[in-house]
Amino acid sequence: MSDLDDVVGSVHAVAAEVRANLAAHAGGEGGTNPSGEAQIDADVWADERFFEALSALDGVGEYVSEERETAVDCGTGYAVAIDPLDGSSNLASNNPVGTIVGVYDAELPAPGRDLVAAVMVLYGPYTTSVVAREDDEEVVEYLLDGGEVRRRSACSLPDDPTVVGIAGKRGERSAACDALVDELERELKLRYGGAMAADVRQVLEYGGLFGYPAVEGHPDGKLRVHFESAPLGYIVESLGGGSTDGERSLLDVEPTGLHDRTQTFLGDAALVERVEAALGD
Ligand code: P6P
Repeated sequence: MSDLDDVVGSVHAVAAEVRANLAAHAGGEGGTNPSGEAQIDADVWADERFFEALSALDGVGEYVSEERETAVDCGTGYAVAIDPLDGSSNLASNNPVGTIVGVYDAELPAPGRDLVAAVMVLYGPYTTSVVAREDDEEVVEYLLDGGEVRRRSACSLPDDPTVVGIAGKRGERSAACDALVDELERELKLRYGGAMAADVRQVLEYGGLFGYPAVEGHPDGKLRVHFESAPLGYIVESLGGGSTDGERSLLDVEPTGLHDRTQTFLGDAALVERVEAALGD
């Protein structure tokens, strides 16, 4: 087993435990995360479980979490950046949530070009995990069923886009972004559910575009580079799709802080080009 195998296997093992305990931890309050967002009990509990498992691996040298202010030194090896429970506010309404993991061969902060793997777990009607790795030409989806992990299929992006989900309210995005959203929502079906992992999985299945643009209150958008935008950009670009912050690939965004945010769009390459044409300076 390689270090990457150990990390992916550990994420899958904890994800099975998270799935089994989501209802038990859906209520209750946590504190406030480093991004200033209210935590629920499940955020803190999931982060603890992933930390215990991943920090114990010989191949993990740094644990960085959306739920923790600072990095935790675990010795030598990969830096693991994690959003333990992506979209956790969806739990109250019993809607899908996810876990997003970026595995970096660099100390953080670091750009997505330093990623060697990314994992997107989706706790939906059933639990799946999409894994992109530098040592595997295929992006593979697994079915996590209780303690079992079964390969479901190699992923691919559809040729023709079908869905679009762009966050924010009309009038709180830039005029250029609002105009682009109006255009795309006339061409594509709206799919936006409040958990990035679930919305990106829609794009992987049906083709299209997901985005969280700069909005009033979030001039750099809401999504975090290390835990959300870069790892999912890595997965989508590994499938031949595109990603952008409006001007460049999400993998080229150079964060200076662990919790840096970035405007985020990812999905069909031609649609990403339209985003850059519409929003680029
Ligand atoms: P909003 C979840 O909190 C998250 O970070 C992403 O998973 C999701 O895409 C986005 O924020 C939802 O944000 O402002 O639409 O609730």
